[in-house]
Amino acid sequence: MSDENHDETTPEAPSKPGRRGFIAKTGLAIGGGVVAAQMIGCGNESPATDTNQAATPGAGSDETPGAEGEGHLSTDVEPGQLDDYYGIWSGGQSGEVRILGVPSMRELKRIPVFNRDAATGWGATDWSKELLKGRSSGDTHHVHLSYTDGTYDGRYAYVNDKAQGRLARIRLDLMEVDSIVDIPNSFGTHGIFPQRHRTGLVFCNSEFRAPLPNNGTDMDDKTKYSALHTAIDGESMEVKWQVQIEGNLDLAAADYEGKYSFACCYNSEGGVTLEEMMAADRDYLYVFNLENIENAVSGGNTTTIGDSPVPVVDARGDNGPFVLRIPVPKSPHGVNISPDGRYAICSGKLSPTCTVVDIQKIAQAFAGDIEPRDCVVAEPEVGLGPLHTAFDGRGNAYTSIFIDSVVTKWNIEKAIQKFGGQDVDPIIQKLDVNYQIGHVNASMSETKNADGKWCVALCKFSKDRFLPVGPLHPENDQLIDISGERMRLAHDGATYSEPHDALIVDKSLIHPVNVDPRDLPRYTQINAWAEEDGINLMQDNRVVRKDDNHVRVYMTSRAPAYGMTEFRVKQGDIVTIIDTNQDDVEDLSHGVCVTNHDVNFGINPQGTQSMTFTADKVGLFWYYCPWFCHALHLEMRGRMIVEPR
Ligand code: CUK
Ligand code: CUA
Repeated sequence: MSDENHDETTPEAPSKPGRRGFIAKTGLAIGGGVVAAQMIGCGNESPATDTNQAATPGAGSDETPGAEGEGHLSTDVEPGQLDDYYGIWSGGQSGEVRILGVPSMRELKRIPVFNRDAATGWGATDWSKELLKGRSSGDTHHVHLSYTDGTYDGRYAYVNDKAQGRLARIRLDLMEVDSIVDIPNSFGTHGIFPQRHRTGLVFCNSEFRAPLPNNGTDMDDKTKYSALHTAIDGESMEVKWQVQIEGNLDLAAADYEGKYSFACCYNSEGGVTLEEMMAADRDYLYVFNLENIENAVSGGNTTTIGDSPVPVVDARGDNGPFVLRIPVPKSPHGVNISPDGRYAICSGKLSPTCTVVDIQKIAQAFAGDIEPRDCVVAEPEVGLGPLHTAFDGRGNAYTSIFIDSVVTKWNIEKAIQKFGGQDVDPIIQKLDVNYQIGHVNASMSETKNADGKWCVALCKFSKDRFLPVGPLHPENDQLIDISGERMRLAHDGATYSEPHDALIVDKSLIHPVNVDPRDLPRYTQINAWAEEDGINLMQDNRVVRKDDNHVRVYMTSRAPAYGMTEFRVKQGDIVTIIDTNQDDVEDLSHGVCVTNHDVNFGINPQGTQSMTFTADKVGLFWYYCPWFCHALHLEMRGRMIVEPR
């Protein structure tokens, strides 16, 4: 690798401010006062412990370039060669999901989810608009894939919308959204996680507490505020049940056996101001007992909230049978399960530790045989501001450390031995990352087949790492080679704001198709129209007037021409264009752009899409194909003639 990379990971002499020192100080300046560097990035309720901690000299800089046992994988993917992994990135406030190739870090695709996308027409085509219910923004933090037997089954990806309390599902063969569900009474849906033994429930945590039902009563009585842990069927996308609970729920996890789901809970004080949220020095890892919850649901031992019919188990104040509260240091954020299924590891943004919970002890704690805290088997010191943990499948953990801007590699068994009183050091290495890391994840880390090759550090600040592009900088998603004993920074990856989390998935587990299947949800409507109008979508080109104001325009596309090169409507008509791409050639997309009407959508090979608009201006308007499909692509066009009424 280049010397530049080595420079970046070389320990800095205390006398030299360097880039990292600059960042720590900047963080303090932005945070200001009581609220320190933690506030500038991940976690919106992070308070200060000791502002001096943020500038701890030499924190984490024990990296020795070229040390024995350093990883040696190459990020080079020659032209024409394919990557080994799919990278599946959330897109943060862009509302989308992105697909990258790993290790090249080439961006392969953007999947619009909660956002409006002009290229594909997502958010403008009839069906996507219906799915989004007219909304055009969202905030995707956590993307996870469906599982079977502890590893990815290649069927679905699930992604949260923190902004509007939704869960979306992406079909992985198509890499397009096929379902979006609104989660009742949930505000700030943040952590999500699917079950891992089979495609079962997807757990969703609501981060923001509110008086429930949120109908104007009890708004000033914060003792009435609560949050929800929601279970959605990953197959039918039905909301199955919710657990009502007092604390703010952050990240989510599921075990490998289908017994438990997990949520980090901060603000167990139930405060609504920063000071109130910081009063206690402990918070909790919540463990949900799925069998007990489902028994309560099937036995009708539930309530409902407001207009929602979803059964709700009220577990406020309960310590079993539904929820076990394991005390952990203040303000835990991330929780991750080790690939052997044995440990749940959570980290508190305000404590320099990770808490290791032995999942096998949880049953005893639910039975009351041991105290909840007795499930904790280790609490190694990993650095300032630990957030998330990834795994290499060789017994090591990699924790992202926000304030120190490092990834800490540590050994789980040694941490347990140390907690038991033995004189061992579980910390293996701290690697500088640039800068202020949020999530960390490793190849196949969230499956039983974690392979310990690549790790990605999603850094919130890139500062000076790329060509300047104005005040809004890219993020820096750094690729780290973890194949050796020592981590090695391998690549700086600029990304547009702001992926929160990413998965690195073995490419053999995902099986994309080349043409649109015809069994997608949007065909329910499209096929009904075609049947009503006697249309064969694959070959007919016809204008069907439905009434005085409604017109359906059925067209086909085959490179380099539309099946219909002229149609007439009347001013004020509501026009639905239904276009079918007859081509079945790999990579041959067409589209329809109606000039001066804000109409623009794409159609995959063998697919049909529809979009509806009002022809409100009299005149001649060309429509054309915006996707470069043929040498005569520019000639692929037609005339919409809007006649006066
Ligand atoms: S995250 Cu969503 S606020 Cu650590 Cu997964 Cu930062
Ligand atoms: Cu079809 Cu360009």
